[in-house]
Order: sequence, then C-alpha cells, then structure tokens
Amino acid sequence: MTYAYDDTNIFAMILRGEIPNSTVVETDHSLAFRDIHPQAPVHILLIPKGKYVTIDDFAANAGPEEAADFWATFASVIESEGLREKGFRVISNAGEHGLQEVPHFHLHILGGHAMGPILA
Ligand code: IU
Repeated sequence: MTYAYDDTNIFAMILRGEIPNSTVVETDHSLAFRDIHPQAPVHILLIPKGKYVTIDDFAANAGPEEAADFWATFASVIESEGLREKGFRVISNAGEHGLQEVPHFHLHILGGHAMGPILA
C-alpha cells in the first residue's frame, strides 16, 4: 500500500507557517502544539515534519533520525506538561474507520484529568 500525502491539509499549512499554532515544542523533525478544540485540560498534537499520512505510514517509512526525534519530543512533552505522575492517554486516528480528519500523522496527547474507560 502507498500513502498519498495531500499538501493542502491543515497541518501541512501549519508546518509551512501559513497559519498560526500554539507551539509547545519544536525540533528539527517534529512539532507539538495545542489542539484548537481541546478534549481534556491538556490536549497536545504531536506531528513529524515529514509527510506521513498515518501512524503506520510513519512506522513503516520514517528514517531513524526522524523517528528518534519524534519519540524524544514525545518524552519531552510528557515531562514539560507534568503528565508522568498521574498519566495520560495517547490516540492516533488513522483513515476512514479511525475517523482521521487531518491526513498528516499525529498523536493526540491527552491529560490533566481522569479519562473515561472506553473510547467511542
Ligand atoms: P483527527 O485525529 O484527524 O480527527 O484530529 C484532528 C485534530 O486536529 C482535532 O482534534 C482538531 O481539533 C485539531 N485541529 C487543530 O488543532 N487545528 C486546526 O486548525 C484544525 C484541527 I482544522
């Protein structure tokens, strides 16, 4: 399977600096920013700067440097947002059945209160 990346998606626009975002941390290969419609007290989106459509696209095709950068950035967000002690939830919606709205791979990092037991 190949992944057709659409350069007009909103996260591509954010990465090009065409629309503003509330940046939490930015590295050479990754960007973490606050979701505009937060579903929890902390709701951060973590994206690679590379053009990956879904989490499996990233898992299969990211280079070691960008993958290492991504996970280091993830760890730094958990640290800087104080999420380690009480915990957090990570979600990545993929494709049609995953109800993915924005076709640029992202992790939702949710925290700051207790989550419900079931994902809808
Ligand atoms: P999804 O996993 O693709 O369904 O999530 C997309 C998220 O992007 C969703 O939570 C939106 O609130 C969020 N978002 C954003 O943070 N900034 C935007 O300009 C747009 C969507 I459009």
